[in-house]
Amino acid sequence: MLLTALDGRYGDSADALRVDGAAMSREELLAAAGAVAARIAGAPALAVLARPGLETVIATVAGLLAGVPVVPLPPDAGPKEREHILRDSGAPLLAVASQDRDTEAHGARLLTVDPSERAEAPAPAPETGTAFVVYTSGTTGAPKGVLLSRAAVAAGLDGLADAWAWTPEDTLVHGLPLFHVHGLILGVLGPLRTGGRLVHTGRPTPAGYAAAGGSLYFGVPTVWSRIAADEAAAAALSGARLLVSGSAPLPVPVFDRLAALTGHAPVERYGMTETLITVSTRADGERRPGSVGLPLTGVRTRLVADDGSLLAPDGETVGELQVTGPMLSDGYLGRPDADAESRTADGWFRTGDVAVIGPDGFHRIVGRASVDLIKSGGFRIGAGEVEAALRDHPAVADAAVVGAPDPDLGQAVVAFVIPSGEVTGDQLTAFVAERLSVHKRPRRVVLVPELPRNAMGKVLKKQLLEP
Ligand code: MLC
Ligand code: AMP
Repeated sequence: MLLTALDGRYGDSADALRVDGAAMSREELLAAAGAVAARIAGAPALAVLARPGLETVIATVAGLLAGVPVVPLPPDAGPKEREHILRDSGAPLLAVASQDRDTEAHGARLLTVDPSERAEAPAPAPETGTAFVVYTSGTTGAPKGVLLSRAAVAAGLDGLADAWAWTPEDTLVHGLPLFHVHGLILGVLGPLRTGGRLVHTGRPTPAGYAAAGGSLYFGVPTVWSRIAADEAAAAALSGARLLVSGSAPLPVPVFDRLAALTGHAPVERYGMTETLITVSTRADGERRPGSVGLPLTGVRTRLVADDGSLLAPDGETVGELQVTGPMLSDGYLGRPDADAESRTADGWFRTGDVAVIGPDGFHRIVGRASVDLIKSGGFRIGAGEVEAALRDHPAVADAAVVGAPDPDLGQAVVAFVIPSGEVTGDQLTAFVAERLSVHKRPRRVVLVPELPRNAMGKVLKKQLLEP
């Protein structure tokens, strides 16, 4: 059983789950999800408009109960991105909260989730098969659907429970978006498997985290950096057990300041949509600034040179990190080309991240192989997708998008645009936000007469990043 805590073995309480202020017990969740499960039985997939609300949790659990793969849809995805996800996943149903019952579903049938509905849960779904199709950006093209099996999700959560000593006594607090691995799979299914309580703060604000009184906190580095800049909020976390950072590199000064203000050196973990979390520092081990720690139980990692040869874990040699383990995804939906590119013949996943492994096994992520994958506020953004959206504008001749270093977001999306007519940066930003998720819009647009290119005509993005 994937969501072990739903059978009552760890007890229950009226506020076992609190999401953006609304609470429900696990028993109520099971009954509300049972009602939705009955309506989706046999569907090939269920898209869920993943607002931070109980409805998203209920719909997700319903998909898992019914054995119907869940496709989280970013609530702010513009029409182009939304249509792509619905079409590509083949989801005929889109679950929404009542506030969204008029939303555009691009041919899917809307299914309104009512948190007060109750029904008997269906017979348990088989433990094999796909749990989620999570859409994520590559360097070019539209986002790809990552197939995460029930077995991978179970193994991934158990690996984290082991590394972080996560138990039914814990109250997890976070306010991360519910359409990604971090917020949804770790942050919602985690407590439903380990048995702990969940407080989702709606948005990941320092004040929300400070007021929640949890034992275990999740955040992306932008969230931790904002908490580290708010002494009162940070001090309120001193009673917690464990602070966990992930989805992007945690800057060492933020690590140090958090440790000083809260009394807790944060745990940092590393993962991907395609692999779930594979490497982490441990609750009972050293938490080293700038390091993501050791492989989780069952995970193996290796460093590989450009020519495919294995590199030494000597603490100095830099190579591509490859991983394998029971939490790896089953590949990309309908994209054997992308599967072939991202997997080695012997079954390892090429992360595209550049890392160093020490003789003590500690991993340090030093960057990404491609400048075209941007991490901004913990969101993964493909430069190619934003460039394509910009090129759709009638007054754009060409565009190049980069991730510029940013103290708050890690990287900020910056677009260099060659205009072919009258247009302003603000108009182009708004144009992108109408098509793609809001966080993909450029923070800055620089209008330029030309772009630096090499002899082959390829844009020299490293040159664009020079101050
Ligand atoms: C944003 N805004 C803009 C803008 N971009 N306005 C103008 N131009 C732009 N380009 C607006 C926002 O809509 C918001 O408005 C306000 O400015 C503040 O925006 P912000 O600075 O982006 O802050 P915020 O919206 O609070 O976002 C920061 C954040 C967010 C940290 C909350 O980035 C976030 O939720 N990140 C989490 C990403 C995540 O979960 N990744 C996990 C991937 S899974 P308004 O009006 O709304 O206030 C994964 C696996 C793993 O990676 O390892 O975990
Ligand atoms: P996503 O698919 O959104 O989960 O993004 C995965 C990418 O996030 C990885 O390939 C890394 O580049 C980055 N990432 C996740 N966690 C960390 C971390 N702790 N340190 C550095 N990079 C990270």
